[in-house]
Amino acid sequence: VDGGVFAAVDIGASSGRVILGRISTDGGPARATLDVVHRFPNAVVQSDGGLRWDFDALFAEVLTGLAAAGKAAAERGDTITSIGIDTWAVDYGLVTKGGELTAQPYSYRDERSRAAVAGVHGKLDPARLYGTTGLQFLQFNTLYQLATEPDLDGLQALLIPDLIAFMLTGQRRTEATNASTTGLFDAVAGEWASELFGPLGLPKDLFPPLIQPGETLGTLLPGIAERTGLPQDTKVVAVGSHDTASAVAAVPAEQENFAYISSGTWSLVGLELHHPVLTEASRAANFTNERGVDGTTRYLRNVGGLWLLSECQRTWADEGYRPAIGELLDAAAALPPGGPRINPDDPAFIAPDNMPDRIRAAARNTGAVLPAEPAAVVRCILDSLAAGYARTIADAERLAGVAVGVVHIVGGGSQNGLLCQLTAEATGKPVIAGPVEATALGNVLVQARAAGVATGGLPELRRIVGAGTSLRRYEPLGLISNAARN
Ligand code: LFR
Repeated sequence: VDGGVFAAVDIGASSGRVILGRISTDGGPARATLDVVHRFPNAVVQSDGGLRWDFDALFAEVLTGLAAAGKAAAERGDTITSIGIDTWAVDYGLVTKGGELTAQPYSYRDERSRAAVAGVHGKLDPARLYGTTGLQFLQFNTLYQLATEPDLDGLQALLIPDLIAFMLTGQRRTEATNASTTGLFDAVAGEWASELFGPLGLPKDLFPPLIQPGETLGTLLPGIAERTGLPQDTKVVAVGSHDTASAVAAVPAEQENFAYISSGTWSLVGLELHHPVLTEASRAANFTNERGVDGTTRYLRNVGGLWLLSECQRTWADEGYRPAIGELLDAAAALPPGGPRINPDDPAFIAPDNMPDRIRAAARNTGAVLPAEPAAVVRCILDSLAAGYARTIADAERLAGVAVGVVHIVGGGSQNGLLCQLTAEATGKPVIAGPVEATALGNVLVQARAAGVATGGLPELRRIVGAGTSLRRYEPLGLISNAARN
C-alpha cells in the first residue's frame, strides 16, 4: 500500500522532534521518507532539589508537534495512521491512581541514585541481578533510582515514553524494550522479573503490564484530539520506545554479522543477538542484554558519547567562544594521531559541569598533558571514543563468540567524518555511516509494519532503510599503528 503516513515522537536528552514518516514504493522497492515537522530543545534542569526533566514543557511540545504533523499530512490529502513514541531509557514519572503526575521526573544525570547502589546490592547480589536481568551496571538504572523514592505506596511508575503515551490515550502499559533497562526485567523470559520486586521493597504492580513493539496501545483521548486537531480514532502504536531499540532496528545492515554504534548523547556499541549472554565474563565486561524489536537481544555497552563534546561546547560558549562545529572538527583532524586519551565512560562525566576541565583532569591522571586549546580537547574526545568503540566491539565479539565484518554508525555521530574515520582505523574494519535519523526511522517502520504497509522481519525493515538513505563508507587506511589502537 502506498502512502502510509506515520507520526514519530522522538525525544533525546538534548532535543526532541515530531517527524512525519511516509512509506512509498513508486513501483520499486519500498522507501521511507521523513519530514521533521516540529523540533524543540530538551535539557536537564535544576529544580525541586535535583536534576529533572521539564516533562510538562515536553508534553506541550509533543502536542504542538502532533498538531503540525496532522496539518502537514492534511496538506497532501493524507491522514496519520498512527503515532509512535521513543525517548531515552531508564527514567520514569510517578503517577497516582487517578493519573496525576506527582513531580517532574528526575533525570538519570541526577547524582542521587549513586548513593542507593550499595543498599540495593545489599539486598540483591549484583551477580544474581545480572544472571536474571543481564543489564549492565550503570549507577542510574531505574532500580537504583527507585530505591531513592521515599514512598511508592499507591503510585505507579511510567517510563518516559509510556508516560507520554498514557497522557495521549489514558492507557497504562510498559513497552518491553524500555522495560529491559529498568533492572527489573527478565532477559530470558522477556517478562517482568517479579521475584526481584519483593526483596527490593517495590510494590508488585509498580509498573503497568508490558506491551510489545507493534501492538496498539489505544486511541487519542477526546481532549488530546481536540488540542491537536487529529481524529480521535488516531492510534498510538507501541514501537521500540527505548530510542536505542528503534535505532538498532533501523541499522541498514545487509548481512547477519555486523556491529553497530548508535552514536548520539551516548554511544551504544554492540551486536544484535538472538539470545542473551549472561556469563560472569559478560558481567565483568559490563555488557548489557537489552531487549530489541522482535525479541532480539541488544548486546552492547554504553560508551561515552557526543555529550562529552556538546558539554564542552556549552562551557566554551559560556566563556564566549562559539566556533562552528565544522571548524572545530577540521582543526581536530589536523592534529597528529597518538595524542592523549581518556576513559569516555568515566562516571565523572555524567553530570553537567565544566567538561573541558574534567577531560584535562582525566588526561592528567593518565600522566598525559592535554593542551587547553579546544581542538586538542575535541581530538582527545574523538580518539577516546574511537578507541572505546574498538575495544567494545572486540569484547562483544569475544564474549558472544561471533566475528563481525563491518561496523555501522547511525545517529548524530554518523555525520562526524573524523569520528567515523578514526573508528575505522581503531577497529580495523570498514565503517558504514548513516542514517542520521535511525531512531525515527525505526519508530516509523515498526508502525508501518503494524499497519501492514511494510512486511517481514528486521532484514526487510533494514532494506527499506537502506533503499532510502545514502550511506558513507570509511575504510581503515592504517593511519594509526596497531599499538595505538588499544
Ligand atoms: C540513549 C539512551 C541509552 C541509555 C541512556 C539513558 O539515548 O537511551 O540507551 O542508556 O540514553 O537513558
